[in-house]
Amino acid sequence: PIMSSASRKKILLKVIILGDSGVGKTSLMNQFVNRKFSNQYKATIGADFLTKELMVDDRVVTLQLWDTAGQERFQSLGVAFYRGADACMLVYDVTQPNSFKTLDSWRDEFLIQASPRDPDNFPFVLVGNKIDLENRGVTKKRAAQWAQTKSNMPYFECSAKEAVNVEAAFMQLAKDALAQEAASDDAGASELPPAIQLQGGAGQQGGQQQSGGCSC
Ligand code: G3D
Ligand code: MG
Repeated sequence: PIMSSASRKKILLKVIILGDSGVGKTSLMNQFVNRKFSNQYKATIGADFLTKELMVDDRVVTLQLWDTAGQERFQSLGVAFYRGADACMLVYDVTQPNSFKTLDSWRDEFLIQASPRDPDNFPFVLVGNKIDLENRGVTKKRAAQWAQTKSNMPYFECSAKEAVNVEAAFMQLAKDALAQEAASDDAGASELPPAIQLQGGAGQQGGQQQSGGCSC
């Protein structure tokens, strides 16, 4: 098989998990990394990050998962937390409408602090956690609509407690981050000026390649 060595390089992706205190960020991470739901881990995690290796397509990818140590209560996580993030998981608690309302400010804060090169295509996923509970306060529809208005970010309804959709959400994030990494590598490899726009191309969908020839 023809495989350039450049495409085999080790991939490390920094993933940060944001959302109000108590929504289950630490529990989601724990479930994903250790396949456990346990309150005892809470005290020990919270320092810097946990890592987990996984296969995405046929690549070995190391996810570096950054959790907060409770500072999210003050919405001040510090620049080191955000710096160099490759992907971001936004979490709310489906039984707590307030944790849903703050998603906009978490997303805005992320975009300000991390200032990614291409904010519109930055890999986010939205997680509605605690779907095992009865007292739901935010509908699936409402959350999905919000996600759609934010560059159509993927939305997962999860339970860290019962291990529902947790792996799927992190997998999606890893895939999207890897794809974005590849796209920006390509962009970085050739710092050419943008392709010349043909006149009359204004009606085209944004960013689509012109396919040669002329429509007149
Ligand atoms: P945080 O890291 O976002 O602050 P935690 O949130 O992971 O510390 O979780 C906060 C509380 O929610 C914990 O309960 C935890 O056990 C609970 N929790 C997390 N995920 C789920 C879930 O999917 N379902 C249910 N039912 N509970 C969950 P305590 O009681 O320790 O505050
Ligand atoms: Mg926590």
